[in-house]
Amino acid sequence: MTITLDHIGIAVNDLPQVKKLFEILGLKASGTEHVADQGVQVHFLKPATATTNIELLQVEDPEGTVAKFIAKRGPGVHHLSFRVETGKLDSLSKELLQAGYKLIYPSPKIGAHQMRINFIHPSTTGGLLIEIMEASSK
Ligand code: CMX
Ligand code: CO
Repeated sequence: MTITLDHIGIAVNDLPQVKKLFEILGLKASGTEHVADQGVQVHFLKPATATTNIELLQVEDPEGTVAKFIAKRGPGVHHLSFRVETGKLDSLSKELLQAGYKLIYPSPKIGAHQMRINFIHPSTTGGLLIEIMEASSK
């Protein structure tokens, strides 16, 4: 199985300020998507060479998980997202569960870019929220 660090999710309060910063650092805005299921608008920023993107999470649902995160912990790094090749997410999920890690959803949901996504609960990872995902098969 190959795994890549696809993106780092950042919960933002002041989107223009953070976006401008990353643009000065040389990243390019590569798309915005409304992800109703997650209560957010996501803004992707791409570095010129590295494969790891920045995903800015702008709250749309004031009752959603990102709004709750900002209220409790303030804006900042929210999750790391690892991507596996299509067809590998279910076996990876099974292996994680067998090893005692807690997944947030009983089965993957569809997130931004039509990816199948799940998360490893921060209570079992030493305090990190980790997203795992794969592209949906056509
Ligand atoms: N990183 C680290 N710890 C986090 C966290 C995060 N992003 N979010 C919550 N926590 C911690 C809380 O601080 C809290 O810790 P303590 O018990 O020590 O206080 C604990 O997890 C429980 O938090 P909570 O506020 O009670 O929140 P919930 O249990 O209701 O929800 C979680 C936590 C992780 C289950 C929820 O945020 C979730 O379902 N996340 C997955 C979905 C998501 O984050 N979507 C947005 C991103 C979408 C995208 O990538 O496109
Ligand atoms: Co993400």
